[in-house]
Amino acid sequence: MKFFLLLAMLSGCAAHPRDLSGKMFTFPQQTSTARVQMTSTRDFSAVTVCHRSFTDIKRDHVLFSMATTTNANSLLIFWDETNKEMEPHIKDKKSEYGGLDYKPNMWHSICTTWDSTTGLVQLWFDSLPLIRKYVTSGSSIRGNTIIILGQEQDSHGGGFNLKQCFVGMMSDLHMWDYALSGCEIQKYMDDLNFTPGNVLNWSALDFQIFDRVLIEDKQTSCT
Ligand SMILES: *[C@@H]1O[C@H](CO)[C@@H](O)[C@H](O)[C@H]1NC(C)=O
Ligand SMILES: [Ca+2]
Repeated sequence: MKFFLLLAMLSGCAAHPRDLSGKMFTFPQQTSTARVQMTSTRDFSAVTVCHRSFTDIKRDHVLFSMATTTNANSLLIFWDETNKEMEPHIKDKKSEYGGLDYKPNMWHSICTTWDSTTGLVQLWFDSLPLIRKYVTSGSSIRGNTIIILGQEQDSHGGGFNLKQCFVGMMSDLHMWDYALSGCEIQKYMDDLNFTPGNVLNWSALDFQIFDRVLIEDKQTSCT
């Protein structure tokens, strides 16, 4: 009995990257606990994160939340329902992208790049490159990062809020420790052969699920 428990604990700790090609995470209910959690110990002097999401929620919600011990919003992608804006936050500094056609009940592909040298952030929304904006420059994102889908961190790995959680489906998460070229992002958007993330790779993802999050086949159209 003890032996099996030990085995279970060991396998729980060990890194088991999983190939999620053709899959999606389903977040089926509003909770302040359900989430997918990943970690990284890299320093990011630049970063790109891409994901696809599908939802019908009509309130603020998180799409991607990365926290360090010093910055709870070290990289946060957040939908602000009041102002109808997609808001990338870098190191607790917010940028705002309005005028998006963020329709419910369809997949949206979103990529965000940031570079600490220029301090510029750029959001790509469904193949559309939006304007490059200054957000923060001069220092990298440093330290142990906790990356979460489904919940928004107000502290390192915690501080979740029911009213900011994500309900719906997410897929094709990739993250790079550099700013991807426009052409590479276009390839991601078109689901063509792009360079997978060197930090988070959907084809070899190391993650932990807490509470009710399902891994399901991504629906494809019938032929
Ligand atoms: C991503 O994962 C796939 C499948 O394991 C692997 O072939 C590929 O080399 C990985 N890419 C990167 C950049 O790590
Ligand atoms: Ca919050």
